[in-house]
Amino acid sequence: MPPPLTTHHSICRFCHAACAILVEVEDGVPRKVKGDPQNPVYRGYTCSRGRDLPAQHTHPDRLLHTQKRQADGSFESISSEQAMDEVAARVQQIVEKHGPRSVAIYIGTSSNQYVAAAAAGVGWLIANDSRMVFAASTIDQPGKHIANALHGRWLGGGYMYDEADTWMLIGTNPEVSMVATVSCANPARSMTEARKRGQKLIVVDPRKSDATRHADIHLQSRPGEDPTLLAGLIHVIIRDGLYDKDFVVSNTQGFERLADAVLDFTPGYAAQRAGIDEDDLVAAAMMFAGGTKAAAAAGTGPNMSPRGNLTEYLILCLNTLCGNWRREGEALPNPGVLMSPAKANAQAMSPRKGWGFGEKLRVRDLGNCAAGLPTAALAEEILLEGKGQIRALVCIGGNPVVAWPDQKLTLEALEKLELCVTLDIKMSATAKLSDYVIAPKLSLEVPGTTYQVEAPEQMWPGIGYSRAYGQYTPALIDPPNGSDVIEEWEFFYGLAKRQQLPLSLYPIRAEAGPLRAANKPLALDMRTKPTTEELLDLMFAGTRIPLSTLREREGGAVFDNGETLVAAKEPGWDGRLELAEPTMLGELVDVRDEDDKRARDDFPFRLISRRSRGVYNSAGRDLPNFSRKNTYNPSFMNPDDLQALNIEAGSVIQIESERGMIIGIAAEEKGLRRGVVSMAHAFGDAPERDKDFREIGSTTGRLIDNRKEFDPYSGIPRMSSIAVRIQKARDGVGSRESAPR
Ligand SMILES: Nc1nc2c(c(=O)[nH]1)N[C@H]1C(S)=C(S)[C@@H](COP(=O)(O)OP(=O)(O)OC[C@H]3O[C@@H](n4cnc5c(=O)[nH]c(N)nc54)[C@H](O)[C@@H]3O)O[C@H]1N2
Ligand SMILES: Nc1nc2c(c(=O)[nH]1)N[C@H]1C(S)=C(S)[C@@H](COP(=O)(O)OP(=O)(O)OC[C@H]3O[C@@H](n4cnc5c(=O)[nH]c(N)nc54)[C@H](O)[C@@H]3O)O[C@H]1N2
Ligand code: SF4
Ligand SMILES: [Mo]
Repeated sequence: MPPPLTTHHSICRFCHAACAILVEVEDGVPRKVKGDPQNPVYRGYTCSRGRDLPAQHTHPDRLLHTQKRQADGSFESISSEQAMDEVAARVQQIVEKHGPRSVAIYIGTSSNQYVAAAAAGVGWLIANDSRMVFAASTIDQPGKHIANALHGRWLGGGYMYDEADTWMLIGTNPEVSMVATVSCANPARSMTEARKRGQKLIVVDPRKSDATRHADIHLQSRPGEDPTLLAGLIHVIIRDGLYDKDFVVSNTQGFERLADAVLDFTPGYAAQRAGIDEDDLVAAAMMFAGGTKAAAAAGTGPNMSPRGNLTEYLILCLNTLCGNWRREGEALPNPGVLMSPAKANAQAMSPRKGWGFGEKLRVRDLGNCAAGLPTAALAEEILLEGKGQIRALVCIGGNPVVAWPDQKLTLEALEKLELCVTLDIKMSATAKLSDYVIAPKLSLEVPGTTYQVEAPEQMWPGIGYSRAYGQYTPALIDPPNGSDVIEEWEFFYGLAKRQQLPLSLYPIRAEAGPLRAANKPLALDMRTKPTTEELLDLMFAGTRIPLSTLREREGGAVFDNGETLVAAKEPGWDGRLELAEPTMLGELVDVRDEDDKRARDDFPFRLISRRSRGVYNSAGRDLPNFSRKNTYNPSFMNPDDLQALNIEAGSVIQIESERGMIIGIAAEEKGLRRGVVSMAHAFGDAPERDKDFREIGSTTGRLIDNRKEFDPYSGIPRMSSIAVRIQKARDGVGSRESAPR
């Protein structure tokens, strides 16, 4: 008799979107994943990656045992217990000899889906008395955190996409990226439904992205000109008196100075610089200001181009000028599920520091900022000898070799480390350079929640679920027979125990303030090892909906019980949103002055980043649904540009910046602005594998120079809108015989 096939509710944890799924399990092995049609929020949605979860779990390249690098560079399996013994002993030695600061952790993207992973990693580091916590957030959209600090925060929250009548997306493509400013539960459907409702949408993007299909106005601007374009929009809105005067008078400060600062950014000037039509810019300003429930939100595009802080700051100013914040008496669409009960007031929390507090780095005068320590400076912290040098690094679900900017520097740094430990499901480009690769459990083997999607609305408009939705899933299956895999938190617990240190889980998104559950360190029992379920109980104590209720509601549910309204401003409250933060307005003056320096004859193209369907940064390239079609990252260009360069689609090209060169395969994209090359990041590998570019693609991070042009607070370098030149590959370049330099 064949083993019975059973179907279970669960949560997809391949990306951050946490789709509700049904998993068919046969004899303890996942066979099929599909969307849950009964789910009230996701309504049956999954993407190709989610449907490939069974293949991911049973993939032949999945690590089932911890790997230890041998003297000759090869790897051998060792037990996880032995790995923890050895890593704990080596960390102990390094700390004793060089001090706690010599040990750092890097929290990558694939740790977010595991509630306790980063929390335990941070806890372990702090137990070692080090504060060297680096995360992908400072090479992602650090400007969001910094601008939020400098502008202040509206405690009534912003509007959600699903209820809005007007929205503006600046360099973000939700349909592919699933970013949460458009509900991450099937954004394509949300956008189609919003359009049917009559929502007005403005998209700012150098290419006709999927989002522009839904747009009323597409400003197809030059990459890197978002601050100019936004200043132009603000100029029009102030000039024509389209802003919300009552809101501005009651809740802001600095209006006059902002008005002065954008005076030079006339629509004519801004449009000319951004390479768009002046009438379109004015129409966009009028449409946006005409919304009653509206918001503007940016993604990685403008944040990776220079001056992401300023871009995000101007977006907040734009939202505030138009009064795009939830007012007294309006209902909160999501009062929280796995968070403490929401408390919202129609009042502004005053600005706080965006930088200049906490840990200092030794390089380039960088230090901690509202988005954390600058990850783009970590390589130099490893390379710079002397007191405080970082000698040991633990990477949790990240892939520095292909994801960090400036690959050359990254490789030098990883080579220099005395100890590199990576927690990864496979031998990634980074794992291959590590001393130990810890093999973790995969998502269906551990319990989980939808917690990571929930975010207090006070952070940014559109973030989180637009209903009080939550789901919990137990572990559905055991790891494969004969494997030795552990959860990320168990690794850190194991290290702490061997080092005889107490371990606490640290909240990793403390900036979310008092709303976030588990906002204080949670001490773990070091005598009796807790289970993951016990950790969840600890982390979700005191949430609006008890975890126990979620455990009973298999498949997730919406928990609207009564309305939570935004309360009035508290008597005597004097917090105000800042419209004229001096550093930001100073940068705007610099933007005006840098106008003439834009043109670069020797590097005439601009390389911009984009997300690719079917993968999640460097993860998923080896899954059947993706690799059936394509395994590399094409170099998309406008057909006219290709023709002008005498390059045919499909031919091998060289893309060269001042910092480095990569091989690309040219592809046509009619909707791309001329002069722009668009490529996904986190493909490829270290240079030794360049000859395999047809199979693995190329790492755009190699074109980035961390030290040449960077944000002085978050350290993020120019990662989009990179000046490059394009030519047909020289003879031999890209052939299997000759790897490029
Ligand atoms: N399928 C898939 N989903 C993902 C990921 C993935 O790799 N694949 N990665 C995940 C991660 S880590 C993140 S942070 C999110 C990011 O999510 P998003 O920020 O939505 O990322 P993209 O989809 O790349 O959209 C960025 C857009 O910005 C445009 N752009 C580039 N440069 C500029 C510029 O200077 N100005 C303007 N205005 N636009 C510009 C690009 O053309 C692109 O359409 O996606 C997440 N989701
Ligand atoms: N040029 C350029 N560079 C960029 C960007 C860009 O747009 N352009 N985007 C930036 C952004 S937004 C980000 S967030 C960073 C991403 O930077 P990273 O987070 O460092 O890179 P990822 O590729 O997401 O790394 C994920 C790793 O986790 C592993 N993994 C997958 N599942 C699991 C799991 O269940 N457990 C564990 N332990 N590991 C797992 C994968 O195999 C992979 O090696 O890259 C940044 N770099
Ligand atoms: S969107 Fe993300 S969470 Fe949803 S099925 Fe795809 S990979 Fe899974
Ligand atoms: Mo990201």
